[in-house]
Amino acid sequence: MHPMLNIAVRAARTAGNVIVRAFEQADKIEVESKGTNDFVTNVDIAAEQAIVDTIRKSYPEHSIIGEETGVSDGKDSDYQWIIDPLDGTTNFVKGIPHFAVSIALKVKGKLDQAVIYDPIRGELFTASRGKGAQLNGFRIRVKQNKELAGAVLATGFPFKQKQHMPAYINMFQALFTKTSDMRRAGSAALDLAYVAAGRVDGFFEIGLKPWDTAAGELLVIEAGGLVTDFTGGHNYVKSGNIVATSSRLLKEILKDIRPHLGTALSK
Ligand code: 2AM
Ligand code: CA
Ligand code: CA
Ligand code: CA
Repeated sequence: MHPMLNIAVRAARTAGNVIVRAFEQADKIEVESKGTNDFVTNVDIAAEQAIVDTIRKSYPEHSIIGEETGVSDGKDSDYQWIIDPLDGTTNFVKGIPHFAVSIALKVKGKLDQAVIYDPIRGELFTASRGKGAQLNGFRIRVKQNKELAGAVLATGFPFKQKQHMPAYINMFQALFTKTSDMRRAGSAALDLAYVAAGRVDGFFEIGLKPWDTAAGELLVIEAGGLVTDFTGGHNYVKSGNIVATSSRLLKEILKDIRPHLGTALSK
């Protein structure tokens, strides 16, 4: 295993322990609001601290971006860590055991290492650039479906940007009528990991942040899939409007998304 992936795994497991311990004593979870429908808990922050501490110990000169601490330094490094200490906070707060730790490393702007860890199931998804993607050490691959018939797609609702609800509903309807079913499980990181593992055939969501998608993006690509914005381009890093699936299904999914893009919601 790449030494930096090894550190990422150690950090993810440490954070996972913090999260599971807290999940089992729900009365100690302190929920705070960051804005409408946006929550953070003392556990998100403790988990992020544990990850940052682990990375810093080995790589004090690297730069780190975390959801809860923002850019935690102004260092101009070739190495940039992008972390979401707890993806699926709403599930965590409600006692739904479906959430993950997400850690990605970019080297000179390119995704290089990725970990998504589901601490409840003990599932560790990893990827290294050019080396494929693994679940608990076993190779995983994106399902190479040719058509939407029979497919199950994961998605997320635009909880924060409710102005996008009409466009989203239209996309949802267009896709839902053609697929077997949809899943809204509440963790974008796990949705992407599940695409990589072939558990779902694709995933789309509006307005995600870099820490929601960085690790999952490398996992999907290394598992033989594609990640694009809503027009097939690379703008998702900015817009957070993301599709992840096999190359064949991508064309089909974009066909049903494109007609519903407009001025409010574009690529
Ligand atoms: P989070 O739990 O780390 O915040 C679910 O649609 C995905 O969107 C999750 O990955 C979740 O990440 C993210 N998300 C960001 N802001 C959210 C919010 N206010 N409510 C629910 N999910 C949010
Ligand atoms: Ca959050
Ligand atoms: Ca997140
Ligand atoms: Ca989070």
